[in-house]
Amino acid sequence: MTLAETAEKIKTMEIRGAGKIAREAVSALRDHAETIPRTGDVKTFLRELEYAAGVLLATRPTAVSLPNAIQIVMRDVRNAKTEEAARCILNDKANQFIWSSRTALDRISVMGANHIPNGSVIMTHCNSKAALGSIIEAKNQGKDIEVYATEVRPWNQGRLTIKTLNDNKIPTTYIVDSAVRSMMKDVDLVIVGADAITVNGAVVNKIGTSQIALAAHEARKNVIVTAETYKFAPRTILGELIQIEERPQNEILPDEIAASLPFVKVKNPVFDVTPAEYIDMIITEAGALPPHLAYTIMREYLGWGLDELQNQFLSMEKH
Ligand code: RI2
Repeated sequence: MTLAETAEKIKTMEIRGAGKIAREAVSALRDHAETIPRTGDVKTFLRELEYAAGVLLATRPTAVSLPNAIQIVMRDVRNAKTEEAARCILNDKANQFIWSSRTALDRISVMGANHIPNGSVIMTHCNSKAALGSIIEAKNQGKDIEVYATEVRPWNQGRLTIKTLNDNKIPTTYIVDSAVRSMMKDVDLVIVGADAITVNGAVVNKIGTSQIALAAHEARKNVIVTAETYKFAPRTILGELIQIEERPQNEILPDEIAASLPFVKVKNPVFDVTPAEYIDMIITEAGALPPHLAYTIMREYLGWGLDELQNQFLSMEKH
């Protein structure tokens, strides 16, 4: 698959899920480098590579895993002195990222499972590898669990979730998104993934997550977020907001119906923000933490992000 094809598949959601987007983007960048002709000039190579990274970055705006992954891989490549060194570093860093990202998922699954008591009824939303990994691991640990899975309009990612749960022989109840509050009384805890986590511990995830968290809070049920460290967004330290992706209206209302309703407009934001006070715990590969400790993850695991911010701040002072 070419880089342009990967980018298109991410944009059209054929490739989706915050972690998967990151892994696929990094592997597309690594493979694309092989198609860049060797000139012996590191600057030419880096220019081509930055352009390719830009194409991937422009696909979906919300999942911070994508820019973080590109940055993790590109950071040392940018400092390479020769084209060959740049190519080697890119290859190594990309493979390392893909490997660590999978290892992170395995660790989160085990830690997540340890937080699921035997006999639990879990509600999950959308289709998160990290959340499902924890649920499946709990089942593999011999726990007797049940899941409520939402439909996730308009893309119905819930169908992917119920297929995975069914394949793992986990008793599952499939509900429409608007049934979450009614069903919350039958649920013990909520487990969801994340597309981005801000410095104040707010979680950006599939639209509807904040309603579920609100209903869980009202019913005094725990909300657990499972997320790899590269889903934390260091730029939020500067007050930068996470851009919420809006997708086309015809994902909700067919064009011919919309055309017959000139006074009706459709809004289709695909993510929402759950404030930290509605989240009990964020489980990362580095451990389980309360949401207000998000900054420590940024400092320890995304330190480069902070260095970059500091440089920006210093250059701001000069003006
Ligand atoms: P993992 C997905 O976004 C969902 O919002 C899901 O909760 C999140 O990414 C994290 O998924 P989309 O690509 O990385 O379906 O845990 O819009 O798989």
